[in-house]
Amino acid sequence: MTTSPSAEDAAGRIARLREEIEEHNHRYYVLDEPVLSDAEYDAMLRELQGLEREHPELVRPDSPTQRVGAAPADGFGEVTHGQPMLSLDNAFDADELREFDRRVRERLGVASVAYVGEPKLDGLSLSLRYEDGLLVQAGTRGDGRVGEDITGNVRTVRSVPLRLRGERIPARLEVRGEVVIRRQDFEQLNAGRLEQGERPFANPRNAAAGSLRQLDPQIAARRPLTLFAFGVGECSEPLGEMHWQVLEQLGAWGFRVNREIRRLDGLDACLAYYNDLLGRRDSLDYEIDGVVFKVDDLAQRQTLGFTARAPRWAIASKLPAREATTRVRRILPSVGRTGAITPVAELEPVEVGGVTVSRATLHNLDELRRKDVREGDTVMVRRAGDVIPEIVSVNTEFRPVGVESWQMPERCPVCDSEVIRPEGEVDYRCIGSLQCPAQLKESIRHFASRRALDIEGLGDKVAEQLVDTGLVQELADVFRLDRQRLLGLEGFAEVSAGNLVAAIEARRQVPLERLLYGIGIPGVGADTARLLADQVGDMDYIRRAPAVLFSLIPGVGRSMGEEIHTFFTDEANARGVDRLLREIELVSENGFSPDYVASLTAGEIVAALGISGVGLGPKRARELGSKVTYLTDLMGLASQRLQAGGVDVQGLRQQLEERAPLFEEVDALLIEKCLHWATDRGGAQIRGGGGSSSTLAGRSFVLTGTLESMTRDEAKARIEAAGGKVTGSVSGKTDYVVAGEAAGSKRRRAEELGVAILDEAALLDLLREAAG
Ligand code: 9MJ
Repeated sequence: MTTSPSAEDAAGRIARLREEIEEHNHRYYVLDEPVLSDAEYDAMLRELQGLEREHPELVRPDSPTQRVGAAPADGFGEVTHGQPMLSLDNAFDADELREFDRRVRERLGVASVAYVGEPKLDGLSLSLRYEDGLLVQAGTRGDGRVGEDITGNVRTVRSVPLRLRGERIPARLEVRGEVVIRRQDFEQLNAGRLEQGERPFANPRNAAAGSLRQLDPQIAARRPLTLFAFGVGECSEPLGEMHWQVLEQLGAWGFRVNREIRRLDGLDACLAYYNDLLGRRDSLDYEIDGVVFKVDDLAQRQTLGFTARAPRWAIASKLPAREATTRVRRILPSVGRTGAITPVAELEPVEVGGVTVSRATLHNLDELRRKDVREGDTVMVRRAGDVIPEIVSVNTEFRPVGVESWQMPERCPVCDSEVIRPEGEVDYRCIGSLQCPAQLKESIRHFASRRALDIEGLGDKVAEQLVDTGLVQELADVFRLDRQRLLGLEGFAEVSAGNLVAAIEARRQVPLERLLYGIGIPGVGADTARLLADQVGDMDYIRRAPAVLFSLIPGVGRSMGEEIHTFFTDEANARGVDRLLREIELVSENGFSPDYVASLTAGEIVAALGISGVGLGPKRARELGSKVTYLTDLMGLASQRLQAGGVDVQGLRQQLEERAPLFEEVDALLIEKCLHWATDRGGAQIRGGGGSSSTLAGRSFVLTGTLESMTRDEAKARIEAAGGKVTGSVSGKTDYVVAGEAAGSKRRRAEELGVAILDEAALLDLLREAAG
């Protein structure tokens, strides 16, 4: 039994865990130098959560557990900034920057000024209030004087110190900074949303600002937000003579300060810095919309003072806009690989940030309606990074009279199939599947793409020709192409036709993960395909596996599991896959990985199936998982034992009950998996979800209550025949208590001790496994 540590021990352990976790947060989220694995970090956080649950009096607002997201609010309160949050005047070209420098020098009466140059991040500006080093409030800029109180959301941002590190901590301090989502994080965030069938965010700025404006901090907690500190507002003590020193001090207190920030001596250095950043704009990790120049000397700043809205000591040099105004010629429905119909605006060509843009995506019908884009409209288009340009807004002043809003066609513009909107989805879809030439073309292109089969020479144009000429009517047809047929296509000669045929032949042997990605299961990207290949590994089994199997794979989850299952049970898909499999040979299959599933503990399964917030961290889950064979057994585990491990028993029981039917399905699956290995894989050593061995050798059983299909003596004989032993009383050494009808005190004793309880069916399964 775990003994509960005394409050004194707990306080010490809690303090050490907090320090270690925050140290890790700082290394990971501020310094970009992680040292711990995710699992180690998670284990520490879980341990801390457990201890704090046992000792609620020891919970502090700066504990890392307090980041995870407080309860939703009804609305935001107000914060009054100690010092106003200023906006910046803009310089739109080099001349305006020169003019700014001239004014500054004149007012100061000096020949040259030292500046600090900072990338101007495009996110949401915040002010964080610290009292004696503790974060007490965080607010948006608002009107500069009063903003919205978003403390609950900001606490979830890991790069925001909940308590300042180091020394010289002032009694009162306002830190100013910008919250952004970094480019890489943004791409991951959107990829995840797409996989979950959610609408992607238009750009990192909207995603960051939107996340912090959510009333439910749990949402912000899941978004990869980063704070870059760039200055201070009110401060009870002076922090130095130069802005540069202030930034260094912020770094020492544990804030992330942009590494691109430079001290610049005079105007020429500023211009060079601007050009350098402009040239590297796309390779920066975050979106910037300008470069800020600030007078470094704080005494000089005092002399310069403010205009009505902005300081005279700083200016934002804007980078060339990534937005431009143009007109929508037409709106066309574009049919994608999965049949989703996207309205696309055909534009009068316009230059945006150095690239000519003539099409912009409107994402979906809801988005189009929200922005109310119509043909003939004057619109603002935006291009950010490498993504497809999009329409930001419409200037309705210039709307031609009598233009109706755009309608989604009722039939596919390409194949004339019906267009439907599946329940709960944002996209309308053509139901034509691969009968629809548009979907077929996109599918072939995807099938041949680099991360799928990687067929060189089979790109957009060739895919289009193959479909238009009828040479390819399904994916399997790609493998039936020969030189003669290709020669009949425009642009193909002996050599190019021979090359393409050779490239296709070379791919007749294909790794499972590439095939799984290539066949285009909705929502299954290359990473998911790899997980499926690694963790399940057998195409036959993937095709007939119940959806719930996929849920057991971390990173796949339930809704995607459903999608995969639906895809393979669709008759047309099944036939297409059959024909494809006849053409190819799957290589390097690792078999239906018994090691993987056997390594899953019941606790991990619980985590995979979405039981959350009950304190079942990996370490605890492993421990728990070793106590039970089947998920439903979790219900029987003793409360005391769970509580001692920091598990919220009520919460766990409730969630288990809600998911009872699902768990029964999983339990059935565990049995099926065992049978599958036993029959298909030559009877490998099989362990259930709880890690129990398939053979009963050395396992001790206690029988209690009345069994239906056999007497207790028969059961005893069968267990012993399988290598187990049967004893009369339940102890910590007992592996299983078999509880029949009207089981009484022994069952209760098993519950108290956390011994796995089997019903008759589970016993029969175990015996069958052992016999297999
Ligand atoms: C941004 N957005 O990155 C300021 N900013 O300074 C930086 N904004 C600023 N400085 C004074 N780096 C007012 C705003």
